[in-house]
Amino acid sequence: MLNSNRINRGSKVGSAGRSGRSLSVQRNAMESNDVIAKKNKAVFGRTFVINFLSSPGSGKTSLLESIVPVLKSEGFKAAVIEGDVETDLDKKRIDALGIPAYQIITNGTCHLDAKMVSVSLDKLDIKDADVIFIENVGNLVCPTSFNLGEDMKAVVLSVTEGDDKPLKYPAAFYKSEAMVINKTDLLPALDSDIAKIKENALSINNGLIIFETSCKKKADCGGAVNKGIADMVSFIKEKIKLKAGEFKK
Ligand SMILES: Nc1nc2c(ncn2[C@@H]2O[C@H](COP(=O)(O)OP(=O)(O)OP(=O)(O)O)[C@@H](O)[C@H]2O)c(=O)[nH]1
Ligand SMILES: [Mg+2]
Repeated sequence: MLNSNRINRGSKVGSAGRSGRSLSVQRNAMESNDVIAKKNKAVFGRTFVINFLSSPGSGKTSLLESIVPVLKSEGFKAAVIEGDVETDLDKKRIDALGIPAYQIITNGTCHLDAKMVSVSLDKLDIKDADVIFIENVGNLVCPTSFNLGEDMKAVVLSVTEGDDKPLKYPAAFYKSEAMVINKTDLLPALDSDIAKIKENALSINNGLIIFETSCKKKADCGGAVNKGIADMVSFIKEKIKLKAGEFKK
């Protein structure tokens, strides 16, 4: 079983082989990231902000395509910050939902940082937003180290990735408040065990709130179309309410 002492829970800097100078440069970079993250948080104000982490292709954009129309139909205003190494393909998918979106292209960097988000906030219309979704770069490692000023992180794991992933990439699960197990419509075709995914994830973070979803839209998957989306929408609405309430205090 995993030795939880090995999870880097505090400062994300450090590797035994690095020189002292390299370590201190990295520590300074993380500290200035945290300063900018704090400013981002102030800019977010009453708006609830959720940062989605996952490996590439687990379904982050698909989840947004499922969640946002429901929120919109209930009068909630959403905006999206997209992070990708290349292309604005995901932004185009969000544009089709008719909400403000900004694409950060990192040019090779494997994660978003607070500065990138701060630049996007100058360009994105978030004035009336109840919720901002940040879709981080598809990577289960690097994005865990960078605070962006968000209210919470949520890790998305698709069932095709295997039930051992929480153990192999613990930081993403340790630092997230919620886990979304996506592509559940594919379970009948896989050896992946959803109970094992949950057990492994909870062994890393026993407070994780877990959602089981399918974003599959075609009605050929035994009634699993858009499964779990209503639960996620309720959760987000509750978070929007809490954040707005906290902000008034
Ligand atoms: N069967 C099935 N396919 C899904 C589901 N969710 C997403 N997909 C498919 O998985 C592929 C990747 O989905 P995306 O939403 O682009 O994944 P992503 O996490 O945003 O990917 P990156 O932004 O590249 O990291 C697409 O072909 C989706 O149609 C699901 O619940 N079930
Ligand atoms: Mg995407």
